[in-house]
Amino acid sequence: MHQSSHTLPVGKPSHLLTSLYTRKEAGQKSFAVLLDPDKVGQDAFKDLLIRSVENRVDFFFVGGSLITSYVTREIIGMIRDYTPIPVVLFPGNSLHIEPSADAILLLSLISGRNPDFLIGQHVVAAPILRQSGLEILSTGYMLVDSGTQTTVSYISNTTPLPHDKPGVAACTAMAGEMLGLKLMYLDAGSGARRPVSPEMIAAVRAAVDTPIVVGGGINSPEKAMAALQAGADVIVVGNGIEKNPELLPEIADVVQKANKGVISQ
Ligand code: 1GP
Repeated sequence: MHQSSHTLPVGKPSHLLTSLYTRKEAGQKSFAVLLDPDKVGQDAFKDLLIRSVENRVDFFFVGGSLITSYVTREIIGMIRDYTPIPVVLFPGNSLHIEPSADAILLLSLISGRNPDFLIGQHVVAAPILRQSGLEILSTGYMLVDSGTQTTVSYISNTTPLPHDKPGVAACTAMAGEMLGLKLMYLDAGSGARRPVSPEMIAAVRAAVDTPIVVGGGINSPEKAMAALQAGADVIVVGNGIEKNPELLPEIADVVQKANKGVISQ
């Protein structure tokens, strides 16, 4: 459960990060549902929250590259009212910091060469983050080409990693880990036509010891299964569930089967 922690000092224990590493060591997979504050509608949202608890969703990721309204706090409030599921901010920029969440993915966009998203936004955000009480999850964020330009690639003004170059992704992740990043996030972009390939996930898995988060275009149980089998520790699903709420239990089922060893990696 979320604890009111806005006044806690810098040395706050890293609960979620520790849990992600423990789960990774144990071969346990996690399921994160991405909530885009711009797309959340009231009634359907309450229903989604209740179903997320029933289906043992592990995390809510809240964010997007473009957020056009002040609803993030309200959304987190509703999550608190209906679920005990941890809330992780997935920010598009330093304007998207909301201290009522549990943690924030502090994304360094290591697939790109735009200094603003590698370190610039972080400098602006650092003093606010330090006061926020949010757990900081330092993340090597890798955008992967999905066939069409995604919002995040356009907004960040960066070129994504080529879809068919797992070796480049592996070296990028390796460098990110050497720089001290604690998680790697392979993202084909929201609504991507093709998700990150199993070959690329496997190459990154072989290259680093950090937990690996994979998202973008996972809109079927088969794609979820492929990502988990290739070595993803956390799969993130947003668009697919917005379009088809029945996908939530289907993906949850795949994650639970993987965790029971029904699906081998
Ligand atoms: C995008 O990884 C997330 O940044 C999730 O993507 O909305 O396509 O599931 P989808």
